[in-house]
Amino acid sequence: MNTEETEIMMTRKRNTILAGVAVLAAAGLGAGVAVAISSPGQPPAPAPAASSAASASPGYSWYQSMMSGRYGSGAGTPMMGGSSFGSYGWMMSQAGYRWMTGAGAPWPGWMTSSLPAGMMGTAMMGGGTDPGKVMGTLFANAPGPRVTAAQATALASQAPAGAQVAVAANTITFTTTTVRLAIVASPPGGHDETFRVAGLVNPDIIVPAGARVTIQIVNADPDTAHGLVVTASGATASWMPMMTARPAFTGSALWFLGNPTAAGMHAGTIAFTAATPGTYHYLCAVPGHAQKGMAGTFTVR
Ligand SMILES: [Cu+2]
Repeated sequence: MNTEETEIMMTRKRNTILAGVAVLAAAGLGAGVAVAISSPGQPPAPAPAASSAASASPGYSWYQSMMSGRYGSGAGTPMMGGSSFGSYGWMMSQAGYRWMTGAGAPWPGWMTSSLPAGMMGTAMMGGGTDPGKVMGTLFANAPGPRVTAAQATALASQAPAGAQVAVAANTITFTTTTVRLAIVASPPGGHDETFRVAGLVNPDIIVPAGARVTIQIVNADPDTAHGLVVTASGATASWMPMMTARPAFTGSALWFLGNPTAAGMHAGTIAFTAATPGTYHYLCAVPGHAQKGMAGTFTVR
């Protein structure tokens, strides 16, 4: 293979990796947008002023510009090596956007069951690329609510209203039927790939059965995407919770948020009813993060 051919091959490989990430990432955007539209409650008090909820339209506009900025106008480029995913041109269409983002569902339908074979395949696994860093960069300018760094710091240390915070036991216990809290991903001054809640690192969170739970999630990591999913036990062992972790309750997933920018830190909100008693986990779904310890226990009793 001559140099030119090698360059072409390397470019193709890189594009394939990025395309795989982008599809996964687009789903995360959809989840965020859907949450913003459907969230019935207010953010946890005292919620910082955030920009208004993104509508589906700005989401699509942003998606289009992000994708064209990344991949140019290469209509017809095979995606993920699988013909079933059609072409780049189709991905850019409203139909492609809706398919990838679940058409406004709380999360993309394909993310809650088995993923189509080859959708991510080796794209996310190989090449030595850190998916969290790639996703964080791609989604840094995504629409949606933001908070300032100072607000994120305050949220990370603030004790939730009505909760009992036990520092030694590393637990936060709610006895109220309305549960509001903020969870900050990888804030400054702590270890990477951890959650901060009421000043605690990855605390056990305990809520009564039937509680209406509203969680504001902030990505305070300067260079890596993070998200939060409340899921059944066991998923923390997975390298790729996006593929293996199902939300335990309707609405209990925000797959990830992009990197902060000068506009602030991304702050998404999820709301769900903790209907069934049991022991669950909250974890970051970005590949590798839950395995590195970005997870905690979520108990409904
Ligand atoms: Cu993470």
